[in-house]
Amino acid sequence: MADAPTPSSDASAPSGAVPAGPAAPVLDGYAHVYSGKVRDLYAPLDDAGAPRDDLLLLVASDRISAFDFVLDTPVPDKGEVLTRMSLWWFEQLADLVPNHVVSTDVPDAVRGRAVLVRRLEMLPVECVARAYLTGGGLREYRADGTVSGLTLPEGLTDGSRFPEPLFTPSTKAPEGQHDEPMSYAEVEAAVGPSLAARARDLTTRILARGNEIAQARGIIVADTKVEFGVEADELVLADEVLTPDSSRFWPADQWEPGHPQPSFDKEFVREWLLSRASGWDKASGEAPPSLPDDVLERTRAKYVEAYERLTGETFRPRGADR
Ligand code: PZK
Repeated sequence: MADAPTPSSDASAPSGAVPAGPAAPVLDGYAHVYSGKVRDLYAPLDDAGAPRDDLLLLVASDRISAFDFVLDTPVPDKGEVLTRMSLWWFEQLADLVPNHVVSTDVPDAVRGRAVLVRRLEMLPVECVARAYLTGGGLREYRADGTVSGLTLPEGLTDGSRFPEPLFTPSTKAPEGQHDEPMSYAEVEAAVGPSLAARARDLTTRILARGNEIAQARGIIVADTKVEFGVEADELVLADEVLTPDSSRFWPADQWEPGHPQPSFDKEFVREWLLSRASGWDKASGEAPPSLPDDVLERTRAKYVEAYERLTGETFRPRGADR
C-alpha cells in the first residue's frame, strides 16, 4: 500500500529500489529529493539556489504499478486525477483534521498533478485503517483469528465488513520491501501514547467519513493508508488521501464477501497481465510487458469515473500541454 521514498542519488541503493517506468522530470527552481514508485518529491530552491527546508513539491506521475512492478506504460491523466481527488478529500475532511496543502500554483510542466506542501516531521508509522477484511488483514485472521492483534469473531471471510474501521498500523519499509504490521503498543513506543491515540482515532475516522461519502456514490473504500506530520504537537494530514493508490477501491454494486473483490481501478490491468494474451508469467520474476492501448484507455476511464462519481464534477484536464 505504501510508496516509501527512494533517494534520488544513492549509489549504494539496490537496483530494485530504482523505479522503472518514466523518470521524474527535471524542474527548474526545484531540487529532486525522492522518488517513490509512482510519485516524485522536490524541494523548492531559495534565492541563493539552496533547497528550502519548509516546503516540498509533491508530484503525482502517470505511472501505474501492478503486482509490485511499475509498468513502463503511463496511464494518461492518472497523476492529475489522483491529485485532484486528494485535494477534494482534504476539503471533505477539513473539519476532522488539518492538512499540509499550501498551494496548487506549481510549474507548468506538472500543473494539475503537483501540490506545494508544508514540510513536516513525519510520524514513523504507516497509519492504516481497514473497514473490510482482505489482504494482509485476511492473512492474519486466517492464521490466528486476529487482525492487528484484535480478536475477531469466527466466520469472517474475504470481503467481510467490520462493524467499524480497525486501526492496523505498519512500519515504513524501504522501497521494494513490504511494510510489516506493528502492534498498537509498538506505535505507542515509537510516537508516545498521546500521538498514537490521536493517530488511531483520526485514521479510523478518515476511513469512516470516506465510506459515508464514497458508498453513497457506488464506491467502497475497503482500507486506506494515511500519513501524518506533526506540527506544534498536533497531527497534520499529509501525503495523498483516499485515492485508489493509497486505498483499495471496490465497485459497491459487485461487493460479495467470500472471494477477492475486483479492484475498481486496476481490474483491466490485472486481468490482461494474467491472461494468455500478455504472454507474461507472474511467477517468472520478469518485468511485465507494456499494456495495450485499449487496456490503458479503459484504465484511464476508471480513474476518471472514480473522480467523477466521488466529486460529482466532470473531469476536465487542467494540466500541462492543454
Ligand atoms: C513526505 N513522503 C512520501 C510522497 C515520494 C514520497 N508534508 C511532508 N513533509 C515531509 N515529508 C513528506 C511530506 C508529505 N507528503 C511524504 N515522503 C516524505 C512521498 C511523494 C513522493 F517520493
